[in-house]
Amino acid sequence: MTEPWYKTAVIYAVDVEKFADGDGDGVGDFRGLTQRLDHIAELGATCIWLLPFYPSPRRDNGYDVSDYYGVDPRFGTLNDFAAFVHEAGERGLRVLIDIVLGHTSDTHPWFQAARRDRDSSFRRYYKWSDQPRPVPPGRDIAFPGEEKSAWTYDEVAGAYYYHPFYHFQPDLNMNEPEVQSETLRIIDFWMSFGVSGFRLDAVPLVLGLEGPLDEIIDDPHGVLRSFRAFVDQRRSGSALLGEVDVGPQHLAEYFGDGDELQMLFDFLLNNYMFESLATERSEPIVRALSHLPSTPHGTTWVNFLRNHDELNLGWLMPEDRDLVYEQFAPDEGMRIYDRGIRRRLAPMLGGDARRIETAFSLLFSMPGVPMILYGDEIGMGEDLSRPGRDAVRPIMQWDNGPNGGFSTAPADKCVRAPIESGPFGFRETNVAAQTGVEGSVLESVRDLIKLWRQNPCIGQGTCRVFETEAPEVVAHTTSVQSSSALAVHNLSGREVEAAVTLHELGPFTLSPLHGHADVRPEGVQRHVFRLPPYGYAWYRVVPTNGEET
Ligand code: TEU
Repeated sequence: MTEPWYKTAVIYAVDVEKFADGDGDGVGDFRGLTQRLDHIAELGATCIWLLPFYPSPRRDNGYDVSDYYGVDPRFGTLNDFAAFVHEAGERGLRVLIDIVLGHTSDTHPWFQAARRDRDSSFRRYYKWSDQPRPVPPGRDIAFPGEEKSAWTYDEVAGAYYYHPFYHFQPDLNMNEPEVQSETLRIIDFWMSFGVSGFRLDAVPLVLGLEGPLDEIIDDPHGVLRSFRAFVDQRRSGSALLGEVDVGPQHLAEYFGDGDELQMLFDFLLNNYMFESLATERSEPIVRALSHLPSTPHGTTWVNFLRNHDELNLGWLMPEDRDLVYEQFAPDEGMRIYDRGIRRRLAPMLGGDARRIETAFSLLFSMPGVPMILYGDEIGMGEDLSRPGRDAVRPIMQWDNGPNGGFSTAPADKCVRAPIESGPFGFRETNVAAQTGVEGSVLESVRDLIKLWRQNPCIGQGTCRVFETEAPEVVAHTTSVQSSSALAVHNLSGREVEAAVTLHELGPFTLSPLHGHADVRPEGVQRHVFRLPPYGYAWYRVVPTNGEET
């Protein structure tokens, strides 16, 4: 049986505002993005995840929506959006759009109506209280240091409203049937443009299962199932990707029996991958893999190195987080919210192309499908002069021309000042400079995507982790039916020998697929790999009894 498309997807995350400006006003837009689609297609991605592009005051990068049925006029029109989806489809690229169901902007007409009139039906769309309610233990507000409370008094309403995120994002009451119907209307509207699915923002908070208000909606997973049933019935094969950052014991609940979300971001593995990269030890990754629940039929993890938010290390023990801080965020100003790092991948890895390549290879080897944040495919940096999480959201660097090719507008009109200086500035780090250059981050990522797409057993099926007798080395296989791929990664900057015994696999030989290692068989199942610093290698496991293992 063929797998659904999203189980073999390579997802590329785009912030329209920062990607490419097609009309020269200094703001990225759908025309610009459409003109740059070849870059995404040639990279080998198969699916674009669009960060919110709706009309919005953009006080939270668009996660404060003021109209769910439109396009921010600075990014273009609904026609431009439709043309983009069409052109993406022409290149075999699907489109997932971000949908923010947990809250609106405080400028949204629903909230404006709700605050003005206690008897308005919109009043019930939000969560009100006469007094701020205490935050239950262990359930923090999202942005400590930027917000003090999850309750803000509204003079006009004469009441406090609940907001787990910023005070300008009043929380929607998903317990209200009318809010659920609004959600389906919004989903229906965007599906008519031919999008292949949705990235659902902050799902556990939408359902009340997490967050600073201990009020679970009625039958939360029934509500998720009803959303899923709706998209399935609207167009079968559509996908829901959830931002679900919960403990391993609760993760599987969001897949349901394969009838809730088909894809979940794997935040847990993300934390431990960074602990492994920082400490150059395989053990954290191995531990994370052992904690992950199995995924029901028709569902998958979405793995990532960086996303558009802070690198949230909330799942690590404080002392382990400190180890990551020491390596990747030595200055206090690189840290945020007492739990994370506001940096991009490449600078954290010292701009070392080999190490960045190995990090991507590791990502691609994990069970699930990969997601790449725009700009990481060329090793872009962060701009620490920007406030908060904005540091990790610079404009895309296309070439060494004005504004890095992002826009023809004068630099001071650009939505963000380009990163000018240093190795991550646009003159050094850009798409044009890396295209066709062997060993560049761009060409390495492209090769890895090709490897991943050509070998369906990579990242799929059963994952087995093997002892390596070298704490720096991760060795694991993924297998689909009779076909297996072995990946061996050296996380350290030293040359390392690792002995791996592939028990459980029967007699086999290893056929090299990608990467570099000297391999020496020792007996039937034991192989010794000599890996260069930050080196990795991929093999197809070929059974010697004539059948694939
Ligand atoms: O994030 C929601 C969210 O839960 C994260 O910010 C979370 O606090 C963090 O990842 C820890 O897991 C989404 C968006 O990704 C973010 O940009 C928005 O600011 C936020 O929603 C509010 O809409």
